[in-house]
Amino acid sequence: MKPHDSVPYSLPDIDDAERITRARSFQEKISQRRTCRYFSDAPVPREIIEAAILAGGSAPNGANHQPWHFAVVSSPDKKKAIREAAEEEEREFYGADSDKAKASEQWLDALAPLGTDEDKPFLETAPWLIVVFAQRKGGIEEDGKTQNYYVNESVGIACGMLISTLHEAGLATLTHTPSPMGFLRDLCGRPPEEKPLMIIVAGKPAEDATVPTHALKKKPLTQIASWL
Ligand code: IYR
Repeated sequence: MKPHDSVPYSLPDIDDAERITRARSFQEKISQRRTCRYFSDAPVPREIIEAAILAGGSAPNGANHQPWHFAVVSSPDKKKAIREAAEEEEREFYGADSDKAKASEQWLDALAPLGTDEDKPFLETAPWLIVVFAQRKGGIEEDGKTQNYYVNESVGIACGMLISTLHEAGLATLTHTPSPMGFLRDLCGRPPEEKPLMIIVAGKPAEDATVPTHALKKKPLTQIASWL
């Protein structure tokens, strides 16, 4: 390896039995996460959102450029504006106002077991919307020019860690991806080199919240892994 500045790195010295216990315990917890579409309007402390964003911001990423920005929306007016713009796109996607949906029949068929449609009340009900932006350029200094690398991969991992933290904190989440979502850049006042990637909706689940049974079907290990 070429010479570079470095500091020591170590992890707690536990035995393998303890490692297995911890891995299984975390797996059990994180496997309880569900995508929730019914939120309570009960307030949620900002500290939880801050901790989750800091967890996401520690994700592995290309050249440590940390190519992400999280625009956190809680103002009722801003949430309303996001809902209205998102629903306008979704009406076209689902073909709500015409007989020609933008989405293919195949895509709509795939979504049928989830019961999604153009109504997105959760964008106003939930206390927090975290609008995630991917920075195509900027580097660690965010100069708007330096090339970033593996941007989608990096921001995707960050979102996973952020969502895991919110789940650990006992909050429900929903990754919402209105399509197209360029309007989020304007609504959040972000620069042109940033691409909106998703909205992470966070809050307490509504008392009568449900999840589609389809979402409970998880592929077994034998299907999702091969050992070479
Ligand atoms: N953006 C739409 C459609 C949608 C697409 C996929 I793939 C999903 O897993 C869920 C929804 C919507 O939010 O309704």
